[in-house]
Amino acid sequence: MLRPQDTRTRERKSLTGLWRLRLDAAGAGRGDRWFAGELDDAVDVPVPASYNDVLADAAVRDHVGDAWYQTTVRVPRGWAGERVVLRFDSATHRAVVWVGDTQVAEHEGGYTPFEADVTHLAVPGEELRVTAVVNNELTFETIPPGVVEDTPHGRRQRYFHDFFNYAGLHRAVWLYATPATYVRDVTVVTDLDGSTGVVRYSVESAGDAARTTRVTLRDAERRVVATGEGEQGELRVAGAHRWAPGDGYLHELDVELVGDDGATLDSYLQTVGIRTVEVRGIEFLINGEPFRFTGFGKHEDSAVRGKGHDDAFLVHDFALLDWVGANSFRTSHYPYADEVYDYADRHGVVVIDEVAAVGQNMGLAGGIFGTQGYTTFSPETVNDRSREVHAQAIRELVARDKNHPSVVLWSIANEPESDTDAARAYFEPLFALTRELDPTRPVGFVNVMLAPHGKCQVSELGDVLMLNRYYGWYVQSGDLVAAEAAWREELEAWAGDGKPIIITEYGADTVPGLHSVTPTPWTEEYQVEHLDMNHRVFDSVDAVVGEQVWNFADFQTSSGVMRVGGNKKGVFTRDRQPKAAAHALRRRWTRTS
Ligand code: GCB
Repeated sequence: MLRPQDTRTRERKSLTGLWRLRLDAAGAGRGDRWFAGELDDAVDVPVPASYNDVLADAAVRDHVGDAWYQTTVRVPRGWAGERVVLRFDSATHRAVVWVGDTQVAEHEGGYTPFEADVTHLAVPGEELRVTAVVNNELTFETIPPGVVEDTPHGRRQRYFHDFFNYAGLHRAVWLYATPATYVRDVTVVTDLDGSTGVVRYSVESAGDAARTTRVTLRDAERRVVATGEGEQGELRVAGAHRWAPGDGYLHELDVELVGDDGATLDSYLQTVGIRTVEVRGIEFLINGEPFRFTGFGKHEDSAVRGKGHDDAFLVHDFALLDWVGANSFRTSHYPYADEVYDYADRHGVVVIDEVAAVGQNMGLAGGIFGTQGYTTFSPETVNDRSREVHAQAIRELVARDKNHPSVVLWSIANEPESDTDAARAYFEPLFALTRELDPTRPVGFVNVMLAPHGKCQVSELGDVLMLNRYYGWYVQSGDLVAAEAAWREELEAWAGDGKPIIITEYGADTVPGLHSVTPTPWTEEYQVEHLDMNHRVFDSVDAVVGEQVWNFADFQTSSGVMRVGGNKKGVFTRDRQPKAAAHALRRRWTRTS
């Protein structure tokens, strides 16, 4: 499924703006056919945004169940004879969509796009009524998992991950037109042969018209550097300017379908960053050179918008990554908006791309130790059906992000239970699937402290080791001397596995403005000392090729006695002001020697 574009043959119309919203806690709307007319008792809400925080109402914030969205869009006059498609960049966590009274789409999973061919319903110049029922319930058979509990006070959503269950239309919605014969998918894989860049492409097209596929590769200065014909092929670029960390140099592949009369039937533009990724021994190589990750686990999270994509925060967050000297981030704990990867591509920022499998661990309660009262893997909890949903989420992630040069590593889960036979049996096929879908990128998962070296049964399936560790925070709290010794001992054991290690989380909750001269958790000084302690450990272990602090910024969580206005492990506050740790990291990550 390709992104909507404006090209010589394609046009798109954004449906962002104010939509009508009606919550349906009782679940009456589907039976009562709310899609069949204008929504009654609806209020205005912005798209993209989570609905939870935009209205000052606890019932909206804590809503469990269906939320009905509606808007109208006028089909552009000029689209007669075109193929018309309605696309949602995401709907969290699932949706059913109607155009007029006709159901056109249904999708499971809150962080990947879906679309419907609505040509038969779209009359150029006329309006379409678009209704989407977006449901936010999490069960053991969803990614991420959760449990809806019936209580005397109503239904309550419980979940096992440490970020707020924001819901709604978080990303753009599009109506777009392509010709009836069109490019359906493009895959590019790049390689290097000495200083020659190699671009292998493959194009899928659909439609009735006779056609040949033609591709033209241009460099960033718009010079043609290679051309090809046929649905698959290899292009070679002598002396190619590579994509590299810090140098987001992009080529552009113009994919054209050409009719028998020589006219262009369809044209799609695919950006291409020529680079290689490889794991060799304990090294993580980009373009054959050892790469060391610096940066953060992030969240799509900001005040009022919740998880709604926002271009101002997009640009600002990348500006802060640059300021602090970060060269990478992980899309913890779900695939982010397409715009984020485009921006990372263009700015040479490296991405670890994670599927929304977080919370599959009943030994953890919202990121911290504590038992949830369930067995993680069982027929009643995370089961075969969950794994199929998980597999589908991986398929959609790879299909969406396969062409981004910034994406160098797939993360197929965050902190699942991984020290049991059941975990091993669950994950083995998912690793195999990811490698089959994309043999060009390494695959890993993020290991939790509950499954340390020697106990974890899943780590050996990965190409890299990704470790989240909270020595000096959740264990040895406040005792950085003991924390350092314990952490070094564990890390040295992992180093013996001979794989590159990326520390994907380490950090301490910190209240901005709280200070102390002695090591006191929650103070700005403690966050700095805690990071320093970690860095001493990392710098003494050769296999460590990356450090990503938890978290880039403070973020919202569910309510609980361990969270004060959310998770405060941000190096920046939720409104992106630096804590002392941001300055300390900047000194470490921007020093030149
Ligand atoms: C973790 C989780 C992350 C939490 C974090 C914490 O291990 O991966 O989602 O937010 O710990 O702060 O507890």
